[in-house]
Amino acid sequence: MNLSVELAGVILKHPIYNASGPLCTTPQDLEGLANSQSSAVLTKSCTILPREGNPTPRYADFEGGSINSMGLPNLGVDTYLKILPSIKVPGKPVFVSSSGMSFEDQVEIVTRLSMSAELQAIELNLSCPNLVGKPQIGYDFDQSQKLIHAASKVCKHPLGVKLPPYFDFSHFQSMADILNEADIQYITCINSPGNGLVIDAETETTLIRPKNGFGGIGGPIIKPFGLSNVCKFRELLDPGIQIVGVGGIETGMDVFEYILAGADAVQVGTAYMQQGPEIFERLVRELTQVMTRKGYASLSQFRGKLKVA
Ligand code: RRO
Repeated sequence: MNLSVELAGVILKHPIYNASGPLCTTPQDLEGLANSQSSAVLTKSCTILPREGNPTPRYADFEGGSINSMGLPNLGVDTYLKILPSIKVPGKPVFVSSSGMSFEDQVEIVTRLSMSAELQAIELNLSCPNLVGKPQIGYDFDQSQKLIHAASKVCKHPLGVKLPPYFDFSHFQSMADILNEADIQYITCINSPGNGLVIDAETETTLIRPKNGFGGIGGPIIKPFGLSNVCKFRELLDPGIQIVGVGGIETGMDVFEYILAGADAVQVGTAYMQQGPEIFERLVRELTQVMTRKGYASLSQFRGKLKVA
């Protein structure tokens, strides 16, 4: 069974690694990933300066998923650059997510990351839903175009773009037109659909505190939108732009579905948060079992081959 995949010119042993967000902020988190069966290590989105993030409670599980309003807590780009050598494992690429607080910050972070040879790709986050007073850039097509262009000009590593979910075909087309003109290697979709609200009816209280309880939604409840975004972008993007799928993956069968919809690789967020680094071994085993049962020997035999009923 061959599960290997080339993503942005980098070889992954298999297509499953962590999403930026849960358990990838501290050196301990990143070591946990380095020592796990995750096929890559992706950091929490970093800003120029360290950030505490939003007040707690800012993450909660609920039936069907999770809600978060972390507010970009991270150690700052320079600390990540220092940590990177210590989380290096042979055969396991390290990716860094960047999420500056302004246009200029984003370009500066990509510039600093580009000076390091300790990372293999940069994931430019256009879609944090939880910053008070800051709209998601991914929903502003003009700003997205300008930022992707500016970041790609200074970027010396393969560049990926983390997108928010889109729900209208005209929006998919607008973003795809921008991406097809850009110098990027892959997209990652989807970030948490923003500004959901989950309520504890017993206590008549929101589950989280920031933004009056509004937050990004993760977990199985968002999988249909992760799949639709992967599938639609695969249809609209030039074949040279790869797609990393994320949203609600809990089993090897979920991974199979994302690849069938057109994903080159996948990330795991909420389920990794809930189950820890052991989850990657189970997901690889389950994907292998699904492929064996269906008679597939490699991912390319079914990638993007979704049939319409
Ligand atoms: O830190 C967060 O609140 C956060 C980020 Br940067 C993101 O991109 N997506 C998300 O659900 N939470």
